[in-house]
Amino acid sequence: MKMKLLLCGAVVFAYSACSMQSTDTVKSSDRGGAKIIFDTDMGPDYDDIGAISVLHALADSGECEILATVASDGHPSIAPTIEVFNRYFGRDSIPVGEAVQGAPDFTAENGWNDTLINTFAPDVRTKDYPDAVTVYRRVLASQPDNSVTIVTVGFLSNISALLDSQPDEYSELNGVDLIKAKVNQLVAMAGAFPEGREFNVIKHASASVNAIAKWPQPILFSGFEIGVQILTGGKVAEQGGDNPVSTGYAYNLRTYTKDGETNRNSWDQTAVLCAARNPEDYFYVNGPGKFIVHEDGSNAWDPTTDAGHYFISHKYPYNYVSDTIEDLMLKAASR
Ligand SMILES: [Ca+2]
Repeated sequence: MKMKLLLCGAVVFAYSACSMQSTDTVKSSDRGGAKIIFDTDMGPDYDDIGAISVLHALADSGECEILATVASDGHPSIAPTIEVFNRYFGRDSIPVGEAVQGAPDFTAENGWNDTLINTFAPDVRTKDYPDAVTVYRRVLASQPDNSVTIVTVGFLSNISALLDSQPDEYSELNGVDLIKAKVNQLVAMAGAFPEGREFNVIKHASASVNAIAKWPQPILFSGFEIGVQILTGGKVAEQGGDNPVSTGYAYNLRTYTKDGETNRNSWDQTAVLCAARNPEDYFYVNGPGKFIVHEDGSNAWDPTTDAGHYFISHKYPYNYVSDTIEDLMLKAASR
């Protein structure tokens, strides 16, 4: 069952990095370790396993700091699955948030979330988690100005609710002003370029429309057409071991699809990679332009309007990026 939807058309423009304007907030090479809030649906598809593993591997090498991890899917297994990974990587203290009310609420039919929870940390299932907006507001308020990168690899449900949030005990700023003060960019696995229909955007289309309309800082998009070409996970599954990374990939490669996959597409890992490292080391960065979301969740790209939006397109043979991501996943599975 392919959970991500197809892109229509092809990427037709790819400007060189030196032709761009105002991209300081998109480039991460001089940030010396991005401070990241990771917002994931952690299912139904399992590239989120790869993404949270890459995130922790990059934290291990000092390339990022993980400030918080929140669920954008309301299914009761999602926040606990996130905690399974934080605990495996020795970062139990990272805040975990559950999805806001109204977020999509479903996960994979093969039950991989429950399999990992039952195997590695059954006690997390009964924990109470604060909602994602509370986590966002508390964490953002405590950070230096213009210092936080948010990475979404699922629905924009929490981002939409955060933007609409009001002053509270953590900050006297409303959501838009809090983001404007504390966040330097959003990196989103979302959309298809130059147009199409993509799972993360259409599954909570109203949230996507609201989030994109109100977001006050730059956004870097990794679209469907990027991760679909980057295949990883086979080596991680083969490596084995008593860890949720290898176990998750081995279980899903056996049971998620019926067509005998030996690797999985790597949509979500690309967003993490581009948040922690310079995206131009792996991709062309196109823009600025404007990401247009229609009410039905379909999207298009307008290169004639500067809304502070950028998207990546392929620069290297696909294996170059696959090898980079798989190496990080293997490191994560070897701790
Ligand atoms: Ca995802």
